[in-house]
Amino acid sequence: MGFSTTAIHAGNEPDVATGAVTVPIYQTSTYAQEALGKHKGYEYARTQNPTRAALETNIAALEGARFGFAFASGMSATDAVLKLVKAGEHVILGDNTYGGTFRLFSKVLSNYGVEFDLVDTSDASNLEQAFKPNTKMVFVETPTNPIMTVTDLQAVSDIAHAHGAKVVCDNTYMSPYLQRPMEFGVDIVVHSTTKYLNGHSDSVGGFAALNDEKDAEWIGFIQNSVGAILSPFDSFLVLRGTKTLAVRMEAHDKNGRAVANFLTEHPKIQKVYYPGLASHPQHELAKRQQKGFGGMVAFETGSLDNARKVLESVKICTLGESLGGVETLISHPATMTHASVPAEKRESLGITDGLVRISVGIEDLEDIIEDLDQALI
Ligand code: P1T
Repeated sequence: MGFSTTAIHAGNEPDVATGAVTVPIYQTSTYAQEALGKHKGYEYARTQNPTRAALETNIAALEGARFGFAFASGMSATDAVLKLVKAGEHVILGDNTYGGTFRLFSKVLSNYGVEFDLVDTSDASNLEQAFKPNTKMVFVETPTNPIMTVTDLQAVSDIAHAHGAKVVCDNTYMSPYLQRPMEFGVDIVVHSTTKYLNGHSDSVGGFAALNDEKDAEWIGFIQNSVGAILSPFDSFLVLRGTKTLAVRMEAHDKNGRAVANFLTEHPKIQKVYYPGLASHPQHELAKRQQKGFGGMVAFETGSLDNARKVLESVKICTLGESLGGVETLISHPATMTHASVPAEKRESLGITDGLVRISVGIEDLEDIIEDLDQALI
């Protein structure tokens, strides 16, 4: 079955009670039981909810996974997956991730005995020496937020598996339409559904997709025990969002490529980070591993003042955190999404005070370019 057919039909069975074509929002906290222990498979809505179950079936299918779990945010999905790691065990973390992911490791998980090391996984040969006898997981984003570094998922999976470690890929930047990490050996895919999967900047959510039955049992157990579940209404919104994922991603990809080319040629811009550019160090890998390059672009303006001028002069692009919605969002990683990364680490990665990030939306391309052009004078 093709991607869009799966996106529109997986999990979206007509409602058994009424025939409703769209999965209803089952806004209930509990379910009536006929007798003690006799019920329809639904007991309490933290544990099971039909709207959430439909979304879980849907996104798992899009990622090519057997199991899927929807969470209250991308961070709670990542946190649940990290509960596969115990105190005294070690994780290799890509050195550039969303700032909140770094903060979860450095400020939270480290308090519970989870060890981690940062590694530039864009060069898979860096990985081998980072393994320790207690390494249980390799956690990467590709492309990374915001520097757009690409990691070879097949190479990383092969190395990690040879060391008995699992590979987790945060696929938020690409969505399953542009990249399916499990096809390259990745064990677990996480998402912030807040971004492309929902696509309309009106819901916060997260997802974990995986194939291993034992790990899925544990993540389901964590989902129920901790309770960071996605609400029925948010599940409905994301389920609606994924139906148009393919057409939205095609439009983001087309506009993203054009904006990256425009910025590359602009005299005020010193550097553009976008894997679709032939000058990107992992351009060939991105072409192999991804179905497109997407709508995320970062660029170097040279100083905080220059960045501020662009960020405060745009009229159609909206200054704000987040990404992946239909509207173009523009942001300043150093003070916004990556403020929790130490300044020296930010500098070494290229997250300078002059770096600006754009989540290119699906407005008319000429309007986005015209807006950036007038802001860059
Ligand atoms: O915001 P939340 O739904 O909890 O998702 C966290 C998250 C996880 N992974 C990646 C790659 C992300 O980009 C994010 C959230 N990112 C932003 C809010 C941002 O503006 O980059």
